[in-house]
Amino acid sequence: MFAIVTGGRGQDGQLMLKCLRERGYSTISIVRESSLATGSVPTQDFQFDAGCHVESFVNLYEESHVLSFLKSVAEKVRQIQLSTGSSSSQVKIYHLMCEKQGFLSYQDPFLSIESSCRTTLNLLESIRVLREESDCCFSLIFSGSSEMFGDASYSPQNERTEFMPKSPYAVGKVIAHQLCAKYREFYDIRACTCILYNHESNLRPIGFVSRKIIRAVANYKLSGRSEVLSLGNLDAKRDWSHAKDIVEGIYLASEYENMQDFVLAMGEAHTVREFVCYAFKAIGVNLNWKGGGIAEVGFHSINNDLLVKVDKKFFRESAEMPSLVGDINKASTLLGWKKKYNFEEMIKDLVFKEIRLLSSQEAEMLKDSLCN
Ligand code: G4F
Repeated sequence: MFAIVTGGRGQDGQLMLKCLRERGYSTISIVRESSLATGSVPTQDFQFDAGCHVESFVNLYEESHVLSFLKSVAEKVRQIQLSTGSSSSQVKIYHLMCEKQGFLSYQDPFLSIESSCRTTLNLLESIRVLREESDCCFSLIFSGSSEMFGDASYSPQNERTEFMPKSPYAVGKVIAHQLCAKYREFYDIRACTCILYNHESNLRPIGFVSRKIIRAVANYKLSGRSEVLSLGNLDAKRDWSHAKDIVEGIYLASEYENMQDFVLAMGEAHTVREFVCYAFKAIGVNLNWKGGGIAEVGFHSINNDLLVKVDKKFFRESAEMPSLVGDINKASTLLGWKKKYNFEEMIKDLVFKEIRLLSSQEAEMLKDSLCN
């Protein structure tokens, strides 16, 4: 079993690779040239043996590079088939990379759109060309975003809801999604989109509100000192899931015989304020809220430590997305997708993992300072 994961260093890429390796896949992780680890190999030189995991750079923006890369993968799969007598000639491509998400995409709209559209089209075209030339069967699973629904006039959104993207990032996702659907219908290529709502893990960069909150709570637990957590709009609502559950859903979608698009979400929206409350609750702290709007603050209900405040600089004003909720009926029914974490369990898991992460970093730093 063979798989290629683009965006292999991102949250979803790392979790997808883990999920695939646990299932015995040989994987190629495609990363940016700048994030190649020492020991990574040039694309043409990799050994794609059964059970191997390699990291490589492929210029996904260049059609000829993508085609020659997939050609070499098909050839290697053929060699493995010949030498092992294996009948598996399927290669799944999980296209999870993206640049400049959400409202940040206004800073570089070309890059944001190209990173979805051009790369997806290059992959689809290469798959189409190679279908005529080799026995290798490629499938493409593209990661879409709830932001494709943008200004949707009703919730929950499902696979048939009209798209109303609000940013170049979301426009790019819509186009790439439609390309997958068209190639599936017109050429009968195995391609689909998983439309992902917010999904979180300890691999998220600190710029995301989830990681910012859990980092602050873990720091507070470990140090006992209150460093006030400054946030933007506490009333903003998101449909948050655990990223591990979402990756499991993407895997199930890729296994589904008759490829189709799926919405993957928790199916309920919560405010940023609720997220903060559950995160502090995980370490046994209840919050009392005072004031409102920009003056709202959250205190420790027992010792009165000031723990949360609002800062205007974190507001997005007109760039804020409305509250969206995913309808996961199709994924639950057709894929039998079941989530392990509800909202509170997800936050607990993230907080406890963050505490372990920070403790091990502290232990490492202490060890280093004792050695020096
Ligand atoms: O964590 P966020 O920055 O994620 P956002 O913008 O929803 O984007 C993520 O999810 C999308 C899926 O729907 C993806 F398409 C996208 O690629 C990405 O994965 O912000 C979540 C909410 C926002 O409403 C924001 O206004 O939290 C609110 N918020 C409140 N205070 C804050 C803060 N966001 C951040 N980043 N920092 C704050 O201090």
